[in-house]
Amino acid sequence: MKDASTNTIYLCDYTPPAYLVEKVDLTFHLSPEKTRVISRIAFKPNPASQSGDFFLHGEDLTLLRASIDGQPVTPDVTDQGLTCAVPDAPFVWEAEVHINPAANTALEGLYMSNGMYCTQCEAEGFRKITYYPDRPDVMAPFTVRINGPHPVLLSNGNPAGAGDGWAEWHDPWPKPAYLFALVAGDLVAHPDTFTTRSGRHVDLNIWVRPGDEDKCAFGMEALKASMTWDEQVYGREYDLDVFNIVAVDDFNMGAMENKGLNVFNSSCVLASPETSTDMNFERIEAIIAHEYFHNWTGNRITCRDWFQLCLKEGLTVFRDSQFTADMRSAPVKRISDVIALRGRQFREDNGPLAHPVRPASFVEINNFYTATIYEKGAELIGMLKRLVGDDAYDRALDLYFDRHDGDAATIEDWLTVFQDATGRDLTQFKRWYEQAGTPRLSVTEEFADGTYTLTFEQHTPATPGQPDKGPQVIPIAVGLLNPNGDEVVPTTVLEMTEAKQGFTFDGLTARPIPSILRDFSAPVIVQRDTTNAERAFLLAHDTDPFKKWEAGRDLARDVLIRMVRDGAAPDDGYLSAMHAMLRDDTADPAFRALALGLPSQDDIAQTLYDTGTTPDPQAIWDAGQTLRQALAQQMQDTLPRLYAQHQVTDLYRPDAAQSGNRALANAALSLLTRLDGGAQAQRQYDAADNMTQQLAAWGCLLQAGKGDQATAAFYDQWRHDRLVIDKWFSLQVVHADPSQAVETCAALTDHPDFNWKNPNRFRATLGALAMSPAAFHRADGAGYALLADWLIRLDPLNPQTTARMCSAFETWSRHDTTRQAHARAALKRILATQGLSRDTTEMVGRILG
Ligand code: 0A1
Ligand code: ZN
Repeated sequence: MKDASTNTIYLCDYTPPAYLVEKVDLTFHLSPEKTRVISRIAFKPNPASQSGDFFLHGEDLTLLRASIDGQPVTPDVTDQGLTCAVPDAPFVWEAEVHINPAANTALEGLYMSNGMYCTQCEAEGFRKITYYPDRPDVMAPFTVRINGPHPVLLSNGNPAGAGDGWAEWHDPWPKPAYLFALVAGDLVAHPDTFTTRSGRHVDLNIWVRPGDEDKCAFGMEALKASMTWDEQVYGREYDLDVFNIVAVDDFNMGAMENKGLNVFNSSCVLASPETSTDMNFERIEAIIAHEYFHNWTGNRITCRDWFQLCLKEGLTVFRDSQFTADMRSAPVKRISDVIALRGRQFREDNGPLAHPVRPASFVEINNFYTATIYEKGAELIGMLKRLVGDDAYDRALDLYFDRHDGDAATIEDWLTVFQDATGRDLTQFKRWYEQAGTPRLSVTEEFADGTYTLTFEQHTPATPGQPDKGPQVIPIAVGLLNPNGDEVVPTTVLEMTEAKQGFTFDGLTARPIPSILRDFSAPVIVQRDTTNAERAFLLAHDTDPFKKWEAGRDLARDVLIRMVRDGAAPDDGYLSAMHAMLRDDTADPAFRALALGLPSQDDIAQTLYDTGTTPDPQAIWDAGQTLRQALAQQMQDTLPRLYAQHQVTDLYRPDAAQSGNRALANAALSLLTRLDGGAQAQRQYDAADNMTQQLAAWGCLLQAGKGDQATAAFYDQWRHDRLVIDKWFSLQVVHADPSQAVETCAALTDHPDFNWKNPNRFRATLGALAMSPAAFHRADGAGYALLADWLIRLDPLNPQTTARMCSAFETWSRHDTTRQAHARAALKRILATQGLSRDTTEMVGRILG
């Protein structure tokens, strides 16, 4: 168990490892409570190191014996690892330890899930398997022998032999220990093959529990598409004879890119039309791609230390976004990514958990798998690409792969590659990696004698530990429209480098309407005085799909703010602009479905807070309901037609076209339910033959307060399917009236199927409460108290999942004093818990500030 006393680790303290590893041989004798692990590790002194101290990480291990070059030794062992006197020359270390996978509820190291053995070693889990220099800059080839009575015994690399009760694996590619994996159990394969462009034959398998075989086909297609795409777009080929994916039910995150043996949370790989929604399919495709792409960006080139996490994660998210854009609709993907970025990363940047894309310090690295590292990290790559251009980006990436293959690299290495490939000085750009916070970009404009000037001023608010920020390089993609709606200046990237900077456009016959930050060209907040008439104009005429969507979003935000703050009625201009947008049959249905969505309740709360009003979560929820009701009434003649027109009658396919039609029809159904009391939703529920339709209909019924019958029917139909039952838990909380959601959630925790030790079920139930602002931030503090109760209970078993879920509290200080007092009390209660983990202690400490 990690204790809370461990100190902060600093990037500036990095020193190279004292010893390097030439090769690793591991032998496992599997047994639930006493697995024996024998390690034989060839070490050599690192000429680049100043210190000769030999230290191996190790936690929760029972050391049985150790030897150096065959001679028994007695190391000094602590609860963090061991030290030992060693020769100043290459030597072979051998050790034997016992570990207890059955008692490992933290799901880090070697653990058990439904009788199957599974590992999770990122970031620092390998030290719970054996003594080792568990740091990413120590890379070595591994040979692994697994002894156990299980039909399937898997590890990284290529198969090197198997017999009754044993299997051997050899991974020729040097890798850090965090990419080690072992899986053993009674699993069945969904097999396939792939031939790489240079002719390598690769056996592909998705391994699942018996009964899940019919949910693998989609994942396999996504894997093959990813392999082809990485060859075609990045010139990257797969490098082993096998690629295995395993689905596991108990997993703290989405999936893990272990070399040649990706381990997936079963919710992120298993899919069938009957049990998965269109959104599930798209997410699964993206995660399969993400993990596969890590083979080059993460595995072949890894990170020198955990401060460089964005080196692999930002780049790999960027690559998986490109993949999804190519496979589906690029504008829809971009808009969805921006919604997610603003919802999670901007929120993080605005609160007590703000940190740079490359942090300078941490206490527990597991707390830094954040939206900032991943999603903002990806935005930085997008900005680089926009600044240097597509061809230069391709050249820089080729150089990166050539120069750093086999390395544990840094952000400096990454930026140097771009500098060398393009001749561009990236000193200022590096600030994006070092400064936390979302820059505010204010805009003023002038027009005289045919010349239009846009003047931008940038300012990044203070974040924890960073009071002052320097100006950043901001690529601002701008287009200009004339008052008739024609584009007079096509998209142009303005490169802002100063705190305040003006850009002029000549030869214009009339004052133009600017379209600023097209395609969301930088992760900034644009602040500009504008009118709703201009927003409606851009919604109708902008040629940039992101800006067109954004115009509708800005309109809705403005309307909602005035409703909450001033008690205004729903704005007619907004209602008719939306109605016109919805009836435009030339527009992509998926785009229209997105455009019909309202800004999140969190977005409205933050906007109110930024403009000096204390947000009331219940009032924000009420305003959203009123506005949706007004939209439904405004569109009452259109909705039935729209709903009918976008019904999909072909055989179910989770592709972009069908998903877009279902998204629009279901958006229409949600509004229609406000008019017909749920009659159409009930018909759809009864007729549904796929989960997208069934879940959408049930959600509408729940919202209308007519869901009881469907709730019971849904449970009876799906009680045997754990992933669908996660949805059953989640949706009841998400769609409960905020005044009742805490009670609904609490009642569900008493349900016999509420297995709180399973992270998916815990997140489905308690995470759903945390995602419902009016319920979670209920004025009497009941939402905070319920979550705190459960986090306190979960922490001793699973610190990682507990700590991650603490971020539900990150906006606590923007509320009124009553809510603040309740939230503070809940957080202090968590912090006061005896033996609280290092993970949760760090998170709650940072949130309290
Ligand atoms: N590297 C994985 C995510 C991951 C990170 C940490 C984990 O355990 C603490 C597990 C998975 C990815 O980016 O997909
Ligand atoms: Zn990743």
